[in-house]
Amino acid sequence: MLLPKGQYLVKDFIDVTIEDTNTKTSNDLVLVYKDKQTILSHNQLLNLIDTKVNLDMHCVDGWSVLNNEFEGISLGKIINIMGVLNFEYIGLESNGGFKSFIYKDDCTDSFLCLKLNGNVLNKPRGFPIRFIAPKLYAYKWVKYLKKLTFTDKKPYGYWENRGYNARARVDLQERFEKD
Ligand SMILES: Nc1nc2c(c(=O)[nH]1)N[C@H]1C(S)=C(S)[C@@H](COP(=O)(O)O)O[C@H]1N2
Ligand SMILES: [Mo]
Repeated sequence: MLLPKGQYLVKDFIDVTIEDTNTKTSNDLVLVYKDKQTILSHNQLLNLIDTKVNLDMHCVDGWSVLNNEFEGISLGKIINIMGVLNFEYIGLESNGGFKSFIYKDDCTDSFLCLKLNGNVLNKPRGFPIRFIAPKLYAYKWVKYLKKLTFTDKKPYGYWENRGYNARARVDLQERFEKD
């Protein structure tokens, strides 16, 4: 078993959630591109699943949890549904207001996770939807995903605004902005 540089193995996910998750809202996902807004229900999303992959998750603080099966909807499919043509970034926002973003270059293997190890995502892991960017540190894997925005303007990111790397590629150890 090979861990990326600077990472150590943990047996299970360590819950990292900085925002309040008790606010009750719908499980809908809001997609925004320019002046267009599309809303998809959780049932609609479950019917769009096209991706199933075993992945390792690496927290930028150093812990890694290996080989869990994530299932969901490829970003390519979402882009088709939305008719997205041009964008530089995807802004990610959770139900409770946690924010991150990814660069267009990092979106080819990204997806919206709805199931983990064969079951609908549970609350601690981010039900109803968790964003997954396989090659990026876990602060890009936004739980409780509520809103996704395709944009040319660099979005706000909670950790990115606190010195963490805007790109966050694990293989390049992009942990902090100077890396
Ligand atoms: N909504 C939300 N998503 C989040 C976070 C968060 O605080 N809020 N923390 C991130 C960080 S820093 C990590 S390491 C992982 C932890 O995932 P886990 O709680 O499933 O172990 O979630 C990421 N996604
Ligand atoms: Mo993290």
